[in-house]
Amino acid sequence: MKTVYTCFCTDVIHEGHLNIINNAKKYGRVVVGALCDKELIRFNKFPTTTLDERIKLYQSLEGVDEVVIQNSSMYDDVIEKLHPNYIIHGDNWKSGAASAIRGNVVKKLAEYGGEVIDVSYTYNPTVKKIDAQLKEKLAMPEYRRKRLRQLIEMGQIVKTIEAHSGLTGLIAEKTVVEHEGQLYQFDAMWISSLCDSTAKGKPDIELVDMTSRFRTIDDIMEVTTKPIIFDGDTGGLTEHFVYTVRSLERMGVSAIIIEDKKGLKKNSLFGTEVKQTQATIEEMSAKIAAGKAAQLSDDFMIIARIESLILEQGMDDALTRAFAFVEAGADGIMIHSRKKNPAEIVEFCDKFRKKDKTTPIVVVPSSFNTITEEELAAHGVNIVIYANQLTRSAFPAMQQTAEDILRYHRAKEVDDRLMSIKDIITLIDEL
Ligand code: SPV
Ligand code: MG
Repeated sequence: MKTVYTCFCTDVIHEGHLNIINNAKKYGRVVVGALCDKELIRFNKFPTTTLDERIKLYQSLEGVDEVVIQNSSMYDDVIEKLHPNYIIHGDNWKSGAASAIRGNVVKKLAEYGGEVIDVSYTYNPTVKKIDAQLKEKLAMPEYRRKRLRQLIEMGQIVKTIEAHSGLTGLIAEKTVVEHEGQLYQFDAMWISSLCDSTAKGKPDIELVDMTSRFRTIDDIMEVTTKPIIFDGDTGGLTEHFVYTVRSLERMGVSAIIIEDKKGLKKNSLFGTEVKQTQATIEEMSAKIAAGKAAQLSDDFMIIARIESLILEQGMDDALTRAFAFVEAGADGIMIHSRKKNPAEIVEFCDKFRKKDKTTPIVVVPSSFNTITEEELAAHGVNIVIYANQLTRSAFPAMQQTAEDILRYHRAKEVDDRLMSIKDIITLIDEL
């Protein structure tokens, strides 16, 4: 009896899955793989049921002979263990990023004469509706909010990219690349004060008010499902901060990062070139504690950002503050630097981790951009934020186009570097 294997990554069974099983039955014994939580979460198919519940669901399907757990989205573990004669899948994995998975499966099966069977992908109004409903569910505040903690607990570095609009949100949500046989995508989004302000033509000095910043979050939330980390600047007055915490929680934001500065806030990357005042440990600790006391859910995180290295107050000051802020209730520490060399960030992380093995560390490698995610993770970093690169790449491209249209008195000369009209009008899916 031959073995036919298929992998399910779903909480809900629809006719597409049943079609796969019915086709699989023709070739032999049907084994279904339940993709483990870790891989589902990594690929933004956050489960809304437990692995056990998914296994039971798949076992209950007529025609399924066995259910196993699949631990690798590239299928390596199940192929090695099961040696299936066939792996069956909807033919939608022939294109896009999933084609890397198919390529790996074809190669691995070919080593012992196994084969891939592609069945016509079922995509009708019912399936489309189920897909949309699942996505909507993931976008719900109670699901989205807890996802940052889930990602941190999984132990891999949480890759976060800036978003300041629906469009940049979609880039953060949908960009997937295949590189050397692996798929990569961002895990979370950062609502940068710098980019949110810049997009509105305003300086990054807490001038864009909270109502406007919440509007940005809402635009992004409407078209995405990934968790959101909000750049809360100084957090404002403690009396106001507690309301901000409640609002963000209610919206489904996962975390706010507040920096230990007071008075007129300027962007950290100015460093000591402009006047910036650091809050005392007591002032910042009181704000953190008030925020934690106001918070209603267990999921929401208040992360304390330390500006001591930016303001050249030294490593000891940075570390003293970090331990004090954790003591005050901070759920994580962000350490910032404007040096090109990552040495002081690495030193901070190593010294912090000597005493504190668990509190998440966040870094924003805008200046110290030579260090890799892997190296940061080796020094105990949990979240890496690419805070402004989307804005910084878009602006020069737009400016160049505007200049060239002026220069040539027409748009023909810029056409080669533009997205096609067909692509722009079909970029955003309609319901
Ligand atoms: C932001 O993105 O707004 C930040 C990070 O706060 S930084 O610009 O480096 O200060
Ligand atoms: Mg900021």
